[in-house]
Amino acid sequence: MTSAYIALGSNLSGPLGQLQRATDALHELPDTRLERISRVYHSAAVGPGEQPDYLNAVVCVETSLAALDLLDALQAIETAQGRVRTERWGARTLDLDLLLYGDATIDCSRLRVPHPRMCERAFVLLPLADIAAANLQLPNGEELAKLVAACPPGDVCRTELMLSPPGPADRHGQHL
Ligand code: ROI
Repeated sequence: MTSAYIALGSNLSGPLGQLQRATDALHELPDTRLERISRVYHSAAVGPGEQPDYLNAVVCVETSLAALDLLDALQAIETAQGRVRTERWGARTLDLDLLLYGDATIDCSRLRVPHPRMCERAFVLLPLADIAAANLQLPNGEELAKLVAACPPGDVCRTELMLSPPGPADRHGQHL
């Protein structure tokens, strides 16, 4: 089994519901256990052009799926939730990015892991820090905690919203 970290983002068609449905779908993946879920974060869209604000979160799964099979599964969830790939930095119903796959480095035409832009993105680093060890080593060799400390304050806002997997507990409490 490999620990994989996945970033979730949405800024269209009810972002909180999109993130919750994606979490539910990740919970249902074969050979995969959903281990931890960050708080939901709110931020202005990073990148060119005007688009709605985003909600973001990060989850950790334990999986025996190969990295490319996990990528296929993530893309199938994006497609099922209406993701249309038009412009590169455009608004989206759901974005699922494979950030880390154990300590593997992968560089092939379909997949780069660790995610090449994760160290620059507060909307990824802050939720990741909710659920990963503070001494987690990132691709550039820096510690997650130091990168988080260097994030401009106020860019990304930690909300009171929580995602939860389907199960006996209600949606207000984390029950992993
Ligand atoms: N901006 C924010 N705040 N959150 C995202 O998830 C996000 N995703 C993207 C781009 C367009 C880079 N901007 C984003 O893909």
